[in-house]
Amino acid sequence: TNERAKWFVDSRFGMFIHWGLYSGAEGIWKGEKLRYDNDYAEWIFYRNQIDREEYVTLLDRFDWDSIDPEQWVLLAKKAGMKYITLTAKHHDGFALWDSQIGNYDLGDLTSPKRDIVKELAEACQKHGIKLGLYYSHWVDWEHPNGWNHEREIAGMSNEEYDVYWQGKVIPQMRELLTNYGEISMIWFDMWINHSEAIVSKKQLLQLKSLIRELQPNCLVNSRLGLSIEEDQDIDYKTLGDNQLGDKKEDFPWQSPATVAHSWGFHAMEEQWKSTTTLLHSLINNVSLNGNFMLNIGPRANGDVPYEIAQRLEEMGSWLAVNGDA
Ligand code: JFZ
Repeated sequence: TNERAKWFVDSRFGMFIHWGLYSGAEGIWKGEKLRYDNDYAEWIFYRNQIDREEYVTLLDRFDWDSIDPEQWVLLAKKAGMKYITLTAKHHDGFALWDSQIGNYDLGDLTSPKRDIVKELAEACQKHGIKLGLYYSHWVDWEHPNGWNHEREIAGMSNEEYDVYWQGKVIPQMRELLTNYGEISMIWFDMWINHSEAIVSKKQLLQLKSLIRELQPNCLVNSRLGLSIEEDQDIDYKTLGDNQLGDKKEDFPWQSPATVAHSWGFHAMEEQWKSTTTLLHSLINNVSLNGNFMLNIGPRANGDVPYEIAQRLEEMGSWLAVNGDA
């Protein structure tokens, strides 16, 4: 294992947080029928082809007085988790920090200005939890030159795509890696290897070297999208949800999973995994030298649904007796 990833391998258990404007929609948009079979709550912008200006009116459903990221950190501690990865920018393109790039971010649309990345970073620092940031680099539905399925079909060129890459991805990543202290990992989301028509190897390498330059200890997951041949310096592999690696893996690996079906909060969620199922996943992972990152989808008022909080607390109680850290 590389030195950089040692803390991560030893951590074993982390929290994933999907929280954004979609949390205010709760999986439902004006009762409209689903256009795609993907029913994830956090995909509502795309699924319902919501106008980007109208989408931000979801902010009216947020209760800023009650939103306190420290509560998420305290829950992670109770559960025995060692790090937290927050969706700083999900596919909807909306930034949860006060970004100077464009106007599609919390800083521009809240008053007094809120910066959830900053608030979470401070709470993590205070409680000794490492901070990771999810950044949807490849997919961005808000930016006119970001990737989505329709634009790919329409034959968007890599040159057109580069307007988004140089204008948003690179400068926003620079902000995240400069203004919030130590960032322990960047969690990119991409489940296929890049094809030069969409994202080029050159663009992905540019992003990777920016991270190495600004925060040399920051881990970068394999969903950056470069293959092992293209980048020998992959820190760890992100597998598919609930998928297990094995002890002979060449890289440290992580299996992400969510407590329910959606990653973001869904008002009609009904597929809650039991605490036993979740503990089995954690144990399977750890027994194979892996890392388990379990997702929570808080509500627009910041509250963690009791179905989730209860399961996490039960996992923490089990770990307090049977875990070794
Ligand atoms: C992606 C996102 O589209 C989704 O909204 C969520 O953020 C999730 C963590 O990541 O969805 C995926 C990507 C890859 C797999 C499953 C869901 N996979 O490989 O099994």
